[in-house]
Amino acid sequence: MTTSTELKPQPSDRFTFGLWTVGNRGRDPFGDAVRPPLNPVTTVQRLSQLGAYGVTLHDNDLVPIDATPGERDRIVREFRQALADWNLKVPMVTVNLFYDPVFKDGALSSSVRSVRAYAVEKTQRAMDLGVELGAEIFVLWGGREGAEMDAARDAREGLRYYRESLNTLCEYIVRQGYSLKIALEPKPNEPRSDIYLPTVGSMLAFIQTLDRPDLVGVNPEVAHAKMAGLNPVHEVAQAIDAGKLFHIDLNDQRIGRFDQDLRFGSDDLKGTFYLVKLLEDSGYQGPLHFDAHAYRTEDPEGVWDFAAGCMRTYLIFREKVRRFYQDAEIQAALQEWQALCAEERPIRTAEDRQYWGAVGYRYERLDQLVNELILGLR
Ligand code: GCO
Ligand code: MN
Ligand code: MN
Repeated sequence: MTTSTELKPQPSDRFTFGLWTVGNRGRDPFGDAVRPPLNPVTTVQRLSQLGAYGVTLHDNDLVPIDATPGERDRIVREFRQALADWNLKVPMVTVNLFYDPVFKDGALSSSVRSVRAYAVEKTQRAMDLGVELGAEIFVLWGGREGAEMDAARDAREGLRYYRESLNTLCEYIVRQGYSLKIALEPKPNEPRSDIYLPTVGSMLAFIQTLDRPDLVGVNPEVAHAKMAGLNPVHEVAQAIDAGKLFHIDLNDQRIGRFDQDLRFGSDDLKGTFYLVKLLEDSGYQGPLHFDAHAYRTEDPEGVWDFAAGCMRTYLIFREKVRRFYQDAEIQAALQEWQALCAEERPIRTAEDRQYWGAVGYRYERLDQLVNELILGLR
């Protein structure tokens, strides 16, 4: 049995939550808020008490879009005090380029010069805020960078503007001497019918066309990969392979649904196990960021059940990964498979080909063993 202290989150586990995640009020397209607003200072306190490492935010999760400079400074000062009091970090900051009606046809990729310029400038202010809070990662999720129809803006034009805006932002980072890296977050749709650069693969190809590809990586999200009908584990693996996993959004999602942002591991236990295994095997050292929210059924206390659940599930699976490597039967099955892979039997004759065609990989046995491990029977 795993002792409960091993499953108690510690700051060294690097768990982080967005202000907008635990602060989600349960609004959906068909229904109003069910929970009162959550104060950022209270969020810092509660997350710290639960053992989280940090908190993340969009500019406007903390500072209202119309705040005066004086209000902004007061809010940031109080927030920084809370961070210091509760020893919580802000490893990542992002910008809200989707909520205000001004962004209805895009922000960094908008065809409207004034909107594009405003989006770049708003992002720069959010970068300033991030640096002030100690962030080293800047996430960009282009929820409005897309279209419902293609008769006006050609998608190539959208990509060109997106690229120009990102080049300007990288230049800003360099000019300011910021040690900030950008992590682009792909999503196939919602709120737009189609969002440009819908997958990790498309983002990686696009990054190579930027002036400073070294400053830009990806922030894959489990739910977004599933919305695209993809395997999130393979999406994240490709990001790691490219040296571009700068950040990650952990949550869950049922395939084929609207963006659900469910509690980590709440839908797909097996997929979650393999994701944790991949992150642990790869030695990923970045924040483990939960971008999810509590069910709409929850009251304010239920939100903390949700947050604790995300972290506990990660720790349970981390322990399961350890057992995967200690389990004699699983390891023996793996060794047999490795021996098969290494077998010296070049394919020169029809007989050799038949041999390799007839050989059994024994994946049924191995998969069942892993299922039993996940189910708690090993
Ligand atoms: C979504 C997105 C957002 C972004 C966040 C960061 O649910 O579609 O994941 O939550 O991650 O806005 O910009
Ligand atoms: Mn996200
Ligand atoms: Mn999402």
